[in-house]
Amino acid sequence: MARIFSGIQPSGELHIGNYLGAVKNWVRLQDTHPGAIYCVVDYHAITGTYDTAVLRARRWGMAKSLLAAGVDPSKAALFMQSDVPAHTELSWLFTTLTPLGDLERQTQFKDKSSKMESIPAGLLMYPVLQAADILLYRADSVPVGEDQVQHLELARDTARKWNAKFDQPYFPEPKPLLTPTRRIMGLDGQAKMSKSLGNTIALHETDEEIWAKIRPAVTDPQRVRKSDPGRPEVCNIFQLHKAFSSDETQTHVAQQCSTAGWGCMDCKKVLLEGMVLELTPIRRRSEELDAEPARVLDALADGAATARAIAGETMREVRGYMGLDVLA
Ligand code: AQP
Repeated sequence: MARIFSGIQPSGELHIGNYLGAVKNWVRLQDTHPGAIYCVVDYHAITGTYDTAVLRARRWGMAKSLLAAGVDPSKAALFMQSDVPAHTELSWLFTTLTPLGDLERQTQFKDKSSKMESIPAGLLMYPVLQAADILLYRADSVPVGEDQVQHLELARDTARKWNAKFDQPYFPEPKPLLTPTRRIMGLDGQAKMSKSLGNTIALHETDEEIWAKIRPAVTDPQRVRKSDPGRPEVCNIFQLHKAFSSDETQTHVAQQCSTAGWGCMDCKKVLLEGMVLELTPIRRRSEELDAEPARVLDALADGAATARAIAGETMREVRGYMGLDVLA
């Protein structure tokens, strides 16, 4: 049975890009893959500048939101990366195999570092830590959004290199598991929905807040007047219908749009209904967890214990294969 691992940064609120690109898949896969491992990667979240109080609140908020979104601690282990020190330990071992040029070529590194005056080495090493996160559990499948596929390629290279160097078929080469909604665009339709671009809809937002965001959101730019027929295939709002509306509604919306039967507002109102239907139970569970914080803390403690046991065994074997065990 394939082992599933995935992680998410506590760098802001869980948004519908994270949810549709990855977390919804986490929830689905925990039923088909017992022992799935899900991690709040707080060490990744400190590779840029940050405020400690804000980070503390976000670590808590992310764990709570994942449980509210449906991660079930009786089916999957959920924990904080910093509670399992083997992540950074394995990461160090992997830095000794990773060519610097491969790290410098990573698109996310180039994008983020180009805006920085002083580039922390941790930002460059980010994908090495990510490789360690995954390989520590010898996971072979990683549910992620499309933006993470390049990072995963580095984890695959790392597994290949380590296996070749130490002559052991020990680490699987992890493959991405993508959803049909692998890349959700921001509401301007210009760039990926992303916390750092501030173009997100967070899972906890109220119906009114969601409406205030989708009402002015960009649609098909060629549809200037209501009487112009629209092109659902290029419209960002229709992409969201694909995630939140039933097949029947999608067909109806596409037909109304392409024949100019509906204006964009009519279409957005139907989208809002679909979003409210899916997001309201998540919001409700989140409020319940606010009232019972021990449920979040217990889930994280249990998850960390499970993760430490698996990670400890991997490190013992890896140290052995690398000549870091007994003193001869
Ligand atoms: N827009 C998106 N569409 C589909 N999937 C997405 N993911 C993120 N944005 C989208 C997926 O969500 C998971 C967790 O991502 P993360 O927060 O750990 O890192 P990220 O990709 O860097 O998220 P952001 O919002 O874009 O944060 P910033 O702006 O801080 O970099 C991953 O599986 C990711 O693919």
